[in-house]
Amino acid sequence: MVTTPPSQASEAQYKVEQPNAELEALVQSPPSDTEIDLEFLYTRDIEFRQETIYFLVVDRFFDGDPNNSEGPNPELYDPSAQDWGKYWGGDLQGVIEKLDYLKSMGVTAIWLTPLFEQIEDLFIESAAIHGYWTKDFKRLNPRFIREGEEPSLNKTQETRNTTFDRLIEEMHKRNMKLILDIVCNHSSPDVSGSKGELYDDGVKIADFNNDEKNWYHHYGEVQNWEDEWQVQNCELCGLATFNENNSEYRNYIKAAIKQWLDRGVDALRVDTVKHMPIWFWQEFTGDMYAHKPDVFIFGEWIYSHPSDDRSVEFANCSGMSILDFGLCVAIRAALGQGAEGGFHLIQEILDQDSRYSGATELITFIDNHDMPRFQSLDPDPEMLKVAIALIMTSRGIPCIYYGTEQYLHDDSNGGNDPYNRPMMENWDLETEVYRSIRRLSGVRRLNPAISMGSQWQKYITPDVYCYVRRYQESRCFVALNRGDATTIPEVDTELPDGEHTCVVTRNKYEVKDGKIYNLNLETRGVIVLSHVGDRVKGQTIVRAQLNGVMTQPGETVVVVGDCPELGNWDISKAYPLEYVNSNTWFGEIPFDESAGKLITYKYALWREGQSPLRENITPRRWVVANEGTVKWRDTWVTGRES
Ligand SMILES: [Ca+2]
Ligand SMILES: [Ca+2]
Repeated sequence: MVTTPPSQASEAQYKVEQPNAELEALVQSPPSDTEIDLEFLYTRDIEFRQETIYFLVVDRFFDGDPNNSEGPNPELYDPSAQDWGKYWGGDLQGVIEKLDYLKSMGVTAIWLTPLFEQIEDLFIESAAIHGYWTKDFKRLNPRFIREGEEPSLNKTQETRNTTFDRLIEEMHKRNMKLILDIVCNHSSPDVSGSKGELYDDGVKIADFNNDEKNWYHHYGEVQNWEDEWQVQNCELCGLATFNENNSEYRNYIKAAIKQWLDRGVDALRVDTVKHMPIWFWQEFTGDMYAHKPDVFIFGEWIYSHPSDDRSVEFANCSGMSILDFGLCVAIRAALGQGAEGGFHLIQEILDQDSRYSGATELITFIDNHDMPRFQSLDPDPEMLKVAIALIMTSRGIPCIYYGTEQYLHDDSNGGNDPYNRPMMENWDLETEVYRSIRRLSGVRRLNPAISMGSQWQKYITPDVYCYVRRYQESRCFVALNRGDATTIPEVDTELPDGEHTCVVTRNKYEVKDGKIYNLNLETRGVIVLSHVGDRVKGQTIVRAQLNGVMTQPGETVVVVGDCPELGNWDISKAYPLEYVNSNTWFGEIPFDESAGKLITYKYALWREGQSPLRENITPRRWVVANEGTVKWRDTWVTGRES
C-alpha cells in the first residue's frame, strides 16, 4: 500500500481540486516528476485482473515484413524455417497484422518476447531468437522493425514513428495492453571471444572481458543450486551477469526500461528474478511505479511454489506478482499426464493461496517457451479445452501461450525447447479452443467473481472438479471433467434458482435451492455458469485489499473512517469487505461525496455477539481520487480488545 504522508497528501489534495485545464497544463509542463506522478497515482485505473494474456515469441508468430528478415547477419536467418536455432522472420508488423485475430479471440493483453537489440551471433548453435541475450537495452531489435528504420528509442522519442510505436497505437486503439518482457540479471554469453558487450544507445558502456567499472560479477557458473548466494551472484548458462551493487548499472537499466514505459508499454514481465537479490527488485519496482504508477509487473521465479518460502517471499515483498509455476505443474500433472491424484493436485495448490498476499494477481498458465507444450503431454484437444477453462475461470490472470488455440505443437524430443517454439501456421477463427477462449475472456471481464473473487471447491474427485467463484452478489459455477461421461447426484452452485445457460456450450441447467441435481458431465466436459450481480458504482472506486488478518466464522472485516462512505467512525455503518482467503479480504468501495478529498480510515473486525475489534493504530490517511479506480494495499495491525 502507498501511505500518503501528510505533506504530500495535502499537496495532492490541492492538486486534484484544480480545474481540468490547469491540470492538463501541469501534465504538459510538469514542474517536477513528483507532481505529475501524484496526479496519475490518484486517478488512473490500475486493475489488471480482468485481462486475458497471450504470450508470443515474436520471431515465431508472423512474418509481416519479409524485407527485414535477413537482419544485420543474414547467416542467422533460415527462410525455410527448418533450423530451430535460427530466426524464421517473425516481426512487429506481423503482430500488428494479427491484432484483430487476437482481439476476436478475447485477448486483452499481449506479452511479447524481449524487443531489445540482441547479439548477432550463434551460441551453442542458437541465435538470440528468444530475445534474452541483449546487446543494447535502449534499442529495438532491427529484425523486428522495418529495414533501415531507426532502432534508437532516444532518437525517435519525439517522432514516435517506429514500427513499435505503431504497434502500441494499434493495440491501444483496440483497448489491448502491451506487456514488455525485460531482463535485468544478465546481458549476453561468450560468442567469438566477446562476452557481455553492452551498449547505451549505440555507445559501448560495459564489457565482461574488460570490466574496468565492475558492471559484472565474475564468480563463474552456478555450481550448487541450493546455495542462494551462488544463485544470485554466479552465472546462468554462461551469461554475463550484472553486478547490481554498481549504481551506474542500476541507473542504466532503470533509465532504459523507463524509456519503454514512456512509449506506452502497459506492463512488464521480468525474467530470471530469483537470480538477483530482493532489495534490487524492491528498488526497481519502486522506481517503476514512481515513474508510471499504473504499470503492472510480474516476474518469472522459475518453478515458484506456494510451499517454497523464497518464491513466496518474493511474490509478497518484491513489489511484483509472479508466474504461478506451482499451479502450472499441478495442472500439467493432473490433466496432461493423467496423474492419479487428478484434480486433488490442483486443489492442494489452491489450498495454499493464503501464503500469498495477492493470489488473485498470480499469472496462471499451462505451458510456456521453456517447457513442452501441453499437447506434447496429451494431444487430446478436449483435454486442452478443460485445462484452458480451468485457468480462464480460476483465481489469477490467465496467460495463453501462442498457438494453443490452433493446437500448435511439435513433439520432437518430447516437445522440449526448441520444439516448443514452432512457427504459427493456422489462423482459424473457429477452432473449439479459440471460441472457448473468446467466451471465457468475455465472462472474465463481465463477472467480478472471476477476476477478483474467492474460490470454493464444491465437489472433487480425481476426475471431476466443481467450484464456485464468489464476489458480493456475483457468482460463477464451474464443472470440469477429465474422465468419461458421468453424473453427479447433486452439487451446490450458489447461483440464484432458475435456468442458467453455459457460457461455453450454451446448454441449459436448472438450479433449485442453489443446487443442480443429477448434473450430467460429458467426457472431458466443461460447464461454466455465470451470474453477475449489481456492480459497485461510484465517482471513484477504491479497491481495498487487507492482508494478514485472521478471522473466525461470524467475523467480518470492515473499513471505518471519517467520511460518510466509511460510516463517519460509526462502526455499524462501516463498509464491509469480502473474504478471499484466510490471508486476504477485499472490496470495492465507492466514493462520491468524498471523491477528491483527504480521508482517514482504519480496519476493524465486526463480530457477532462481541464488541468490534479495531486496529491499534492512528488512522491511515489517503487522498481519494477525483474519479477512476485506485488500489489500497494494507496489512492488518493487530487490534487491542479494549
Ligand atoms: Ca520479417
Ligand atoms: Ca544475478
